[in-house]
Amino acid sequence: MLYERSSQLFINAEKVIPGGVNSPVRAFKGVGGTPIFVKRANGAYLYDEDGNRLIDYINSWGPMILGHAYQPVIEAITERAKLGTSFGMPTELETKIAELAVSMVPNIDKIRFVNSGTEACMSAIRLARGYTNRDKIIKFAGCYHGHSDSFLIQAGSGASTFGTPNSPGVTKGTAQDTLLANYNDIQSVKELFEANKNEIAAIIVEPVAGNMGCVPPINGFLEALRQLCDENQSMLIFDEVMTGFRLAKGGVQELFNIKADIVCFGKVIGGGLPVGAFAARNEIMNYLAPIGPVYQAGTLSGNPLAMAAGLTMLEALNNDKTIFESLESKTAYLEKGITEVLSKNNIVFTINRVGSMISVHFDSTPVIDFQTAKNGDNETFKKFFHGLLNEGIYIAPSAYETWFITDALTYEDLDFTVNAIDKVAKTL
Ligand code: HOZ
Repeated sequence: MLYERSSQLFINAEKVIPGGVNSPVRAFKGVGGTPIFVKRANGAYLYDEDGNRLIDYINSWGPMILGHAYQPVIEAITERAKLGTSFGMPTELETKIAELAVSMVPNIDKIRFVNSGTEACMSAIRLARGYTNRDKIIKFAGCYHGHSDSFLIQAGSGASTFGTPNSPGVTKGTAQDTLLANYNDIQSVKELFEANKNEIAAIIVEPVAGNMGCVPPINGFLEALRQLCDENQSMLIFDEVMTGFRLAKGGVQELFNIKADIVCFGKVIGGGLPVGAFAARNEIMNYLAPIGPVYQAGTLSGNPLAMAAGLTMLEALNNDKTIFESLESKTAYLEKGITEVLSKNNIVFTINRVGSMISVHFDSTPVIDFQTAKNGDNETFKKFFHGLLNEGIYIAPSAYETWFITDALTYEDLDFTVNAIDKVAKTL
């Protein structure tokens, strides 16, 4: 496939945008080459500026769970835009989406909408700190909770792709309040609680990690976090930016029947428009301004176009009784196909999957945390990525990212993908 126009557009972009992109993971630095510029997308397919069609396995990093240009969302945005695009005043739409989200997700009474997953997580820890009157938080190496200062410490996603999991610009003062544990290693969490008695406001965790590839929690890990939080009067924050409204209607809380104190959302909740949210029980959410002392605000928060898109998406997921089974079946089919062809071609690999989140790691040992995720053979990943691109298949341009499956994919698309992987595997 030719990418001449994309390459030229990237040269133009680099002159006026740092690295030519508005978010680092888009830049192909983890795999080499230059990014593909998208012209349009529909269903499971991207169409680029060179006229190539690509089967999309990222889906805007998660939001397009029902496919690109999903008609009900497009219609909702179009109709809503005619009424004005931003007021900085309340609209009925905000209450409608809040009511629906609260009805879908367990253990929450109220939800506050923001503009991104970053904002949601940043606000959630401020709320947890204010509520508990404690400063320290525990995060896990390889988890990524957006790019606010407290989280850019051993962060996954683009931060790992570029080898900068700790970013310059984060002050020592901020960094010292973020304590680091190992994913799936409850002993590392216990030690932090013991060394910081009555100082830990919260644990924040991706309950199914998706920013070091897909890394599921091992049996008992989330339950043990819950128990430690209860014993230490700390809060358990689930960052469900990736998993919320994707793995189940009620996210991981529903899937694994674990109760979080605060839940953060992004991606699917916005139906493809910039939306994040955080939610909790009344007594916690009432600690927020304007009724409580913890301040949080935003001119474009609850923006009517974003709320219209999000509401339409949540309604679609809520009304479709088989959507999560369908996503599970399609992704399991893909997993089986990939496993067969990589095994047949004697490739050393591990696949991790929960529902419609899946990742292929080029290493034989189980990938259970940041260290084991880093063991993967990146040179093989790069060849795999470019081989698939050449076959018209777009996966995340980094070994540290999850593939997000859309229900718009047909079984023919999945068969085509598996055949392409078989072909590419012979070149690895
Ligand atoms: N949060 C997304 C998955 N890691 C990536 C989005 C981005 O950083 O551009």
